[in-house]
Amino acid sequence: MPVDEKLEPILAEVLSRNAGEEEFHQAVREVLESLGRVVAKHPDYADDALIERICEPERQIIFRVPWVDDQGRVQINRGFRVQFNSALGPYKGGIRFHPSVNLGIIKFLGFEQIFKNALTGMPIGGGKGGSDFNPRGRSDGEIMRFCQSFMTELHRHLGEYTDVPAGDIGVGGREIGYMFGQYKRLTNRYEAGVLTGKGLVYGGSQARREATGYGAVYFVESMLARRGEGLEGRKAVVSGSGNVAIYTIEKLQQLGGVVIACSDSNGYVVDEAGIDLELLKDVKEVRRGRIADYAALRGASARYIEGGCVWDVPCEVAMPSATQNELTGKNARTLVANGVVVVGEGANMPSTPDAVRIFQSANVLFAPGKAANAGGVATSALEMQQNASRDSWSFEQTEARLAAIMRGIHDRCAETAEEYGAPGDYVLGANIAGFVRVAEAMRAFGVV
Ligand code: NDP
Ligand code: 2IT
Repeated sequence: MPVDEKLEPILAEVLSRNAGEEEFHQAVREVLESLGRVVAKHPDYADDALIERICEPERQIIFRVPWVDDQGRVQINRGFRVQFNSALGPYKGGIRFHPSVNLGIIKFLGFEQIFKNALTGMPIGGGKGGSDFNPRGRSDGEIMRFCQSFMTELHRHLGEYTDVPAGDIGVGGREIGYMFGQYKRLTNRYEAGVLTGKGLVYGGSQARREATGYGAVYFVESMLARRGEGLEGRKAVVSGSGNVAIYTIEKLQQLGGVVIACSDSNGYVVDEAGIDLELLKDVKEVRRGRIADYAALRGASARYIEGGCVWDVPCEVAMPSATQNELTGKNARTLVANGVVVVGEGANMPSTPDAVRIFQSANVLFAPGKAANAGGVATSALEMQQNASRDSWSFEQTEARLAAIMRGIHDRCAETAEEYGAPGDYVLGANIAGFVRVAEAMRAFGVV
């Protein structure tokens, strides 16, 4: 879809002002493509540079992170926090540790987070952070020292009413624990609501670990239900084998799906008997191993394909849950030829624009990440609620809230797409529904 001519100059300005930040350009272009229909219907949304303001982060922090490795050598990484938009609440979004991290990637993630968080209906703004630190192969001690140094700088920018980070690629419960410990020490405050994804004994929420994957599957279930279909007996492929992938697989299995493949950045495993989730959790969460280790331990039903592409495995349900742009136009054509019925993005922007077009024109149900993976941040907001009230809820109660929130997001996206003349277009529905909520709040505040 081309960008509406009224919005062309806004896109041109974003591209030139943020030169070289390809992922950020991609994310902004996709949202602006959807907003043409909004400004056609409600021209006042183009007033007072509202859209231009949404594309410009409120604040961007870049800092040095020095730390000492196990050999006593001083290492230097770069830390980022982009505080993108606080119209709906404190900045909220994860922290990513991966060698590919740069400002453009953090900005794309922060930008997506604004609309995602708005879609949840919870009082949270949008932000994202991270570092080009590579945790692979690092000892516990090195991870701890890195997290402490990272937080030593970042803590002055955070607060339960200001900015509330959580995990993302390379940042899970262990890293959140080290960062929370350092924040508490530096501030001399037990401010539980300053980070989410915490351990259950120190203010974490039940079901936060499971939330992103579970939520993505609930979203897919809702899309299928609208067509009178379900997940029972359907072959599924999930990319990645981290937090989102594991709990996507778990919920797919609970709902009767048969997950036959998953991956990491080195290759993929096909397990015709269905992925053995207990083994996968042991390999990934306990041993911090590779998907090749899973294949080696699993025996005859599993095959490991080094360097292969997981999207070559035929399936009806595809859930990309690794990283941005991992599913290309070529992969989408293969999936369509192999009979894919539904694609639900657990990761952020995993499908390239080409891939999205191919799915949509083949009438494949397509759920964009900013809607489908919103269960993680929504449950983070439930964690903040529990922290604020010094309460903790049961797993069942929390999961029920998550399921209701995901159904709500699904329905809001579907209804918005219909209202704007594009029934079934969840990309358009998510972008418009998220935008309108943020824009209304920003308008109420005047020019700030
Ligand atoms: P994890 O670090 O737990 O797992 C990441 C997985 O993706 C690993 O299997 C990793 O393989 C693979 N991966 C990462 N980078 C690449 C790459 N460049 N190429 C190929 N594979 C890669 O992260 P999460 O599961 O938390 O995050 C996965 C995705 O979900 C991300 O897009 C994240 O932004 C998104 N997300 C996460 C949420 C959360 O609550 N955690 C919430 C919403 C979205 P390897 O080990 O080989 O690197
Ligand atoms: O991309 C995401 O939504 C996340 N990494 C989770 C953010 C959060 O604050 O829970």
